[in-house]
Amino acid sequence: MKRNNSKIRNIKARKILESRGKPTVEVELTTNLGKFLASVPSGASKGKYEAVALPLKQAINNVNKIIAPKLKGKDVTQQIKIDELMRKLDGTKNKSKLGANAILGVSLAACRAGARANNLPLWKWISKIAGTKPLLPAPCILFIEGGLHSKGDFDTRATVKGGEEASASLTFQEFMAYFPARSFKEKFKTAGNVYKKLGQVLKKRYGKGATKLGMEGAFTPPIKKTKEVLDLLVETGGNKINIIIDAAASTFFKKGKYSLEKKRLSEGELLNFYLELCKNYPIVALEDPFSQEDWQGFQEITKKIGKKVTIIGDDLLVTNLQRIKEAMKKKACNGLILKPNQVGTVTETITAAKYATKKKWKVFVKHRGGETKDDFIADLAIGLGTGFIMAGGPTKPERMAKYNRLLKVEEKLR
Ligand code: 2PG
Ligand code: MG
Repeated sequence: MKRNNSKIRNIKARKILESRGKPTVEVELTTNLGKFLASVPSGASKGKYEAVALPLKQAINNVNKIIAPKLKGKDVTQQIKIDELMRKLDGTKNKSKLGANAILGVSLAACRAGARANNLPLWKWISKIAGTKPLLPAPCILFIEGGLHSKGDFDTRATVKGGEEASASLTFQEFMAYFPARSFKEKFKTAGNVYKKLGQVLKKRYGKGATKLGMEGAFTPPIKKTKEVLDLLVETGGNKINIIIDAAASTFFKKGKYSLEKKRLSEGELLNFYLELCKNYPIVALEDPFSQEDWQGFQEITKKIGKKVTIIGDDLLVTNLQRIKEAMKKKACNGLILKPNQVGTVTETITAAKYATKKKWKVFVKHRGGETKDDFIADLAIGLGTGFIMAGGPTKPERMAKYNRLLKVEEKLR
């Protein structure tokens, strides 16, 4: 490797639009080997403790005026050093000075340039930085969307600051599933067939409008009951289905109670509801079953069914090592959602994943509500060998970009 080829010559940020038509950051990083692009997704049901995404103009300005001059001449193969430098430059705990969206864009682009300088595919480079064993993940495909994700307008009210109520009739945000098979391709194909079948059944039973797609490419039928959705999934998915629910409970926690299917439930009542669901349906994991502040709810459900059902923290953990450690100490969950933009750098994302894996937690790499066609998370899931990826329904270009990347990598590996 020629040293010169790994030097940063230029970094530039610009505005692009994500899948909801909202502005987001794209970073273009230049080395002697070319231009490397990366773009940053954005959340709709954001966790309260996520690293701060600054308004677009400010984030772009911070890349162009503050980060770029400091990083010029630096070596892209030194990912940890680059991320560390940006963290120091920011100096805050939650990246509120430079913006997690500004920092992550540069971090991702640098990682791509680093892979190229080493002449390695991105996933291999990530596994090298992390010291992990690469593995194709199981696709946890999204079939039905409810909660904030099923609202047609996807407006800014969808950002949850803790307590706003979802207007949709179906309370839980996401119904996902994966199917066992030998290869990624076969897992994806099986899920795709079930998705198609589900679409046909929905149309027949609930009318044409029932196959309208939500924010992340899954169906948003006019169903109010969780159990009705689960019955449909079992009916169309067969006995090999493994269901994962993202309740996104912070979105329906209001004034100390959970608003579920027109009822106001206490934490204990919601717990009982989950216990009954898990007893009667092939549910393998529950993401954010309680609100991001409700440590007790998480602790109780983990104690009750954690051995059988993975209890995953998303808003609860926000890919943040301190919160992951706290959750481990409290035995609040045993699964981690891994979203690079919740924390702001590739290095911190890797650290979070490795820590969780070491403690025998399951790790799920996940997209955001507002996505771009950037497929970085596909390589991230392979490189870290997390075993699972959640990238939405098998439709819409910004979701398919991730699945297609996984299909291509697997084909090359064979
Ligand atoms: C979630 C995510 C992604 P958002 O809650 O897991 O589905 O939602 O990106 O909208 O915060
Ligand atoms: Mg979630």
